[in-house]
Amino acid sequence: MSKNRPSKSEFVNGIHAGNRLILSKAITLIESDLNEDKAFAQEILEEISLNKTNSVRIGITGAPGAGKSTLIEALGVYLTQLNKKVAVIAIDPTSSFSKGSILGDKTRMEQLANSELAFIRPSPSKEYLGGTNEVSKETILLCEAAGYEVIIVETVGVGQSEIMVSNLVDYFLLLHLAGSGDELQGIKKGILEHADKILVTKADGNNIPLAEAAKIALENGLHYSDKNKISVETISSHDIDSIANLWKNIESDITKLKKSGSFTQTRGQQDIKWINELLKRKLIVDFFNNDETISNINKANKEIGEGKISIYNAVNQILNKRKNL
Ligand SMILES: Nc1nc2c(ncn2[C@@H]2O[C@H](COP(=O)(O)OP(=O)(O)OP(=O)(O)O)[C@@H](O)[C@H]2O)c(=O)[nH]1
Ligand SMILES: [Mg+2]
Repeated sequence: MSKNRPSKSEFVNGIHAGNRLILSKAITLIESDLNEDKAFAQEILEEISLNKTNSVRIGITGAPGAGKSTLIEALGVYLTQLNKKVAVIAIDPTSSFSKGSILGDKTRMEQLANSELAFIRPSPSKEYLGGTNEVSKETILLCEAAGYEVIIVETVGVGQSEIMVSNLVDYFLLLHLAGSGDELQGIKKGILEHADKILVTKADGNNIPLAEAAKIALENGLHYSDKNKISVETISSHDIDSIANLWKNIESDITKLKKSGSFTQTRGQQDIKWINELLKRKLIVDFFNNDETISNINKANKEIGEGKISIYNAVNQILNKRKNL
């Protein structure tokens, strides 16, 4: 770790003061693979006032090209004009291979990126335990501690990342580009369970009739149980009224969630899931970092090769030996 790393109190004070550079460095510590960094990040988190219920956490997902970044730019700029502080955390599944997409997003969110009230953070997607893109709840909590009131988490609607994101946000938007034929077929079933609203994007110019038709098709296609929960709207990120209207609707939905108590309830359930997730991660890391276990695995591997023991028995033996450690 670099010598000129800020001290714990510099981190804590910097985050509370809304210093974006310090916030960024703290997120880097959280995302680090080094145990030393993770431990230091935990020390910082201990000192920070967490869980601000006056924040709104919004997840945005959709297929590549659906218009996520453009919408976030438009919504983000709109919100900063209302004097709200906006943090954008973008999970980029391509970033581990190339930086291209992140650079693309930066230019797409140029106006927002230049705002004093905005913080944009591309998160590298790590292949973590079977390919889930990792965004940490702590990243969101740190942004909130730094005074960000609207936290937007962007993820491309492929893989498991959107399910994970749905466990981190209060409100989940699914962006859908009008196609032809069966609109619902283009949406993965798993995502619908988590969506609060479907937005049919790019509803402007010649595309308006297609977008309106897609909206109706989606409304008709939604299962009865989904209909009570999910609303479908068309949107154009090029139209400020459309964006203002979207925010008005989100705010009104959030108010309803708060009144009914389900806002706090959902956050509580998410905390439990996060505790379980962290426990799992920690147990796995601890398990595989144990020298004796490593040597038992190597020994078992050899014995399996020699036909002395089955894989199933080997696993049981390794686990039993570990229990006795
Ligand atoms: N006409 C119109 N074009 C749009 C709108 N929103 C996005 N676009 C265009 O659609 C293309 C894709 O938009 P992006 O915002 O980059 O889409 P994305 O979902 O972030 O894409 P990935 O980051 O690649 O997953 C760009 O060329 C945008 O200019 C809109 O509301 N109207
Ligand atoms: Mg994008």
